[in-house]
Amino acid sequence: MVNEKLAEFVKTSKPSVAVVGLGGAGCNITTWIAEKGMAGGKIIAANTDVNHLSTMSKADKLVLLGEKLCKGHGCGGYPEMGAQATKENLTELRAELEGTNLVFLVAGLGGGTGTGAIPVVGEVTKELGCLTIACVTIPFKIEQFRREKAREAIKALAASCDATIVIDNGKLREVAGNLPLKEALAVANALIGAFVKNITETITQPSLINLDYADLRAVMERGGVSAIGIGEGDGEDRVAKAVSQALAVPLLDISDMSATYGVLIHIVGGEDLTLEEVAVTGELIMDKVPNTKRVIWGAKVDDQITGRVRVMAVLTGVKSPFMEGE
Ligand SMILES: Nc1nc2c(ncn2[C@@H]2O[C@H](COP(=O)(O)OP(=O)(O)OP(=O)(O)O)[C@@H](O)[C@H]2O)c(=O)[nH]1
Ligand SMILES: [Mg+2]
Repeated sequence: MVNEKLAEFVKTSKPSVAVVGLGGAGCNITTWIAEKGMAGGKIIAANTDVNHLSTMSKADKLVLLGEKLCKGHGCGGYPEMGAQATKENLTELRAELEGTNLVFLVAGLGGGTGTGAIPVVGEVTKELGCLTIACVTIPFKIEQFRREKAREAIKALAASCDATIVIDNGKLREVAGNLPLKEALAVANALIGAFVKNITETITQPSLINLDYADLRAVMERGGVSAIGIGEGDGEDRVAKAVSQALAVPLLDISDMSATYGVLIHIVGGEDLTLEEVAVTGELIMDKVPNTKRVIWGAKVDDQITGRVRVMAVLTGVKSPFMEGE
């Protein structure tokens, strides 16, 4: 009887997760996630551009934003139009997100739809009490005007989202070996997609080390502007190597690493990944980010990558030259 009650409680207490892709880039990222398959989360793709949206067949729900205002043609780079368009669909979006504990809002900043929509949807998720994590990319340095729009959007997000994970396309391209633009964008999609999928699965599915929703909340709630770093390692000390690499080159420039508020580490390894290996990461992080108030980590086994480990580190509450106007 007690066991039955426990089983029922496990079922009802499982956090519910939604991923909302906004605009062209946001929707492309949700497609990456849907194609890989994500256990434990709902995928919503929303765009003002009906042609692009109609190719998002793998999402659980499609929302055509601002049908009256945009007539299915997109926002042509105007965020005010993106915000206005999204307001047409607030009732529908609220109904989709009601009862959700954790929401990822995903967009490529710099255009009209994603940039305008993301703070508006953030207001809805805030009202609903969801832990809201925005995951956004910012345009290349040569796109100064678009970068300025992105900065304004991130400032607006601070009012509604708990944490905004910012990936600088320029930095990503550097780290990925100066890839051609299209390939660099695909790398960004895979990176954000993998982050969202990994976090969702470690809090909703049994993993080697589970991330608990309350822990995630403790690091991300009012986390502010956050950077992400990635690392890989093999051989002896592979976890240490991967963690060091992830913390060494974040995908958003940070002015002062030691001022970082919280750190979330996620480790993926093959069947040979051991608990002991993962347990050493705590000390390692404290060495690199000494004033951090909170550190949490989760780990999962993926039988596709035997011998190697992959690490993603999220640094919350960072100060970035980008946000200070560069
Ligand atoms: N990561 C990533 N970025 C992209 C992708 N496509 C475009 N971007 C970048 O994201 C920014 C916004 O582009 P879109 O997402 O296409 O714009 P939108 O939100 O649909 O806005 P409008 O088309 O103006 O309505 C641009 O600066 C692009 O360089 C993509 O597939 N992945
Ligand atoms: Mg578009």
